[in-house]
Amino acid sequence: MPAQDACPVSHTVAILNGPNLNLLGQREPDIYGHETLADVETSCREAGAELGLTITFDQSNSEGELVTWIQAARGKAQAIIINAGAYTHTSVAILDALNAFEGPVMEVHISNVHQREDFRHHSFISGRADGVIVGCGTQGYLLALQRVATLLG
Ligand code: CA2
Repeated sequence: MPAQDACPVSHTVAILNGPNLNLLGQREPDIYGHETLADVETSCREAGAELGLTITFDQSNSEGELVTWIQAARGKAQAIIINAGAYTHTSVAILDALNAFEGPVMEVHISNVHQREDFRHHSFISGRADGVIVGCGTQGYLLALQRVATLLG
C-alpha cells in the first residue's frame, strides 16, 4: 500500500476523573450541573467516535488508583484528559505521574475554579498540562477531546 493510502492510526484517549465526581448530577447542580458522570461518559464516547478517537473513561476516589491509571496509560493511550477533582489542588503524586506520561495532557474542571475559594486557584497539574479548560461545565470534556484530536493530528 503506498504511504499516502495508509490507514489512519487510531488514537486512544484516557479520560480520568477524581474524587467525588461519581456524585455528579446528584448534588450541587448549581455548581456542577444536572448531568451525571455516566451522561458525560456517553457524550465523550459519541464525540470520540466522531473524532476517530478510542476512549477509556474512569473515575476513582483514590489518589493512588489515579496514579496507577496514569502510569498504565503509558504505551497504551496517546493522550490523557484529567479532572483530578480536589487532588488537583493537593497532589504532587499525580503531577509526578503525569510528568512520566509522554503524550498530551488536558486538564478539565467543570466549574470555574478561579471564581471559587482561594485554595482552588492553584493546580499542581496545570504546569504539566498542554491545555486547561475551566468553567465550561461538562462541555469542557468535549472541548478537551477536540483539542486532543488536533494535537494528535
Ligand atoms: O470543577 C471541577 O471540575 C472540580 O474539579 C470539581 C472538584 C473540586 O474539588 C475542584 O476544585 C473543581 C469536586 C468534584 C466534586 O463533584 C461533586 C459533584 C456533585 C456533588 C458533589 C461533588
